[in-house]
Amino acid sequence: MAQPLWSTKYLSTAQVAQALGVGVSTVKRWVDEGLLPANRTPGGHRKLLLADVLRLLRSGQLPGVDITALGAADLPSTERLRRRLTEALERGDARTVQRIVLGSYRSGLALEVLADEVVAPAMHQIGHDWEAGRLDVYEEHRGTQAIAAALFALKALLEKTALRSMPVALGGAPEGDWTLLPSLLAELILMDLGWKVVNLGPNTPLASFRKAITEIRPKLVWISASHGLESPAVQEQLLRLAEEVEQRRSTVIFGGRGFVPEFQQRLGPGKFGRCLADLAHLAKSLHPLPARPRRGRPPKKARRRRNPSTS
Ligand code: B12
Repeated sequence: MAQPLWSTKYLSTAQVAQALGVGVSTVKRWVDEGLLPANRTPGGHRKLLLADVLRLLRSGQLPGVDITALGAADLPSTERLRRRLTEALERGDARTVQRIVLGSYRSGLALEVLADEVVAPAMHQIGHDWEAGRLDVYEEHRGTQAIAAALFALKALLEKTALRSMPVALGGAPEGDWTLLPSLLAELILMDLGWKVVNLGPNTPLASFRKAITEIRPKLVWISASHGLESPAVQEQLLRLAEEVEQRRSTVIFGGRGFVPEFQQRLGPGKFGRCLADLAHLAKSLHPLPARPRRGRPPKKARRRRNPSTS
């Protein structure tokens, strides 16, 4: 069987042209104009990183694209991915966990779908199995380490293809909440959508959130809580923080099962997300990805927006 193209990481302009349904000269021009970053081989040929092409595809700006030519045809359903991931997490099979995460991304699965429909339900299942006594706590911890390692590997991949001149997003979990995954997933989703991300991670005191927001001045702030935030005093402080963020003309979004329904109501509409797709939706509305390339010359704006990494 032919190897999927994504396993090679780099694509030729001819492969990209075939997959996108455009001429080779158009792809070359997009590269030369900086719309699609590329490297050059010693022989002067342009080589494109699959992740960059997939970013354009995931943005939904390229109708009629033959994604199968990029080797993504064999992407299993999220249901099957979830089952495979759960089994690998429960066995502590970190290599398979990494293969599932990186393979899903390279196959074009949107990261918010990976988060909401694959990773979160797999972790929920692990939580249930632990509660039911089917798993020991060490198995839950080992699974958390395995998925965190895979997500950090994905982060390293995303860093290589980060866009330039990005708006800043900042977030994390409040003090007393040690959960790592929701904010790590939020970070990856935002990076993939072209944001520069400052993830403060778990257990961040609200005073430090406030200081970071003042100093870094992000355009978007997310706060994730996984463990019940029932304390009225903490809720008050969070509401005040939300007000302060808005006074700075930034946008704030809360999410996670730790935010009790009364708090969600007090937040008001649009400030609570049930899933990370809500965060992605908000991020896209605040900072749309570069416009869909036209056939022929890309708009001047796009040329200024990205610097080609061509040598
Ligand atoms: C792994 C885990 C831990 C690990 C975390 C390790 C780590 N460093 O990350 C450890 C061992 C630390 C842990 C400890 C505890 N845990 Co725990 N844990 C879990 C478990 C199994 C998975 C959590 C996870 O990572 N999920 C994956 C994420 C991606 O999914 P998610 O949290 O559901 O997030 C989704 C949405 O909520 C939303 N979302 C989340 N954040 C955000 C943010 C924004 C902006 C938006 C828009 C959306 C959004 O989108 C996400 C993706 O769909 C859950 C089980 C479960 N059902 O979730 C229990 C769970 C969260 N833990 C629970 C409990 C009770 C505890 C402990 C109190 C246990 C104890 N007695 O000590 C402690 C508390 C520790 C603390 N204060 O932090 C309960 C929480 C109940 C509650 N609502 O309060 C759960 C639900 C298990 C259960 N069924 O009882 N836990």
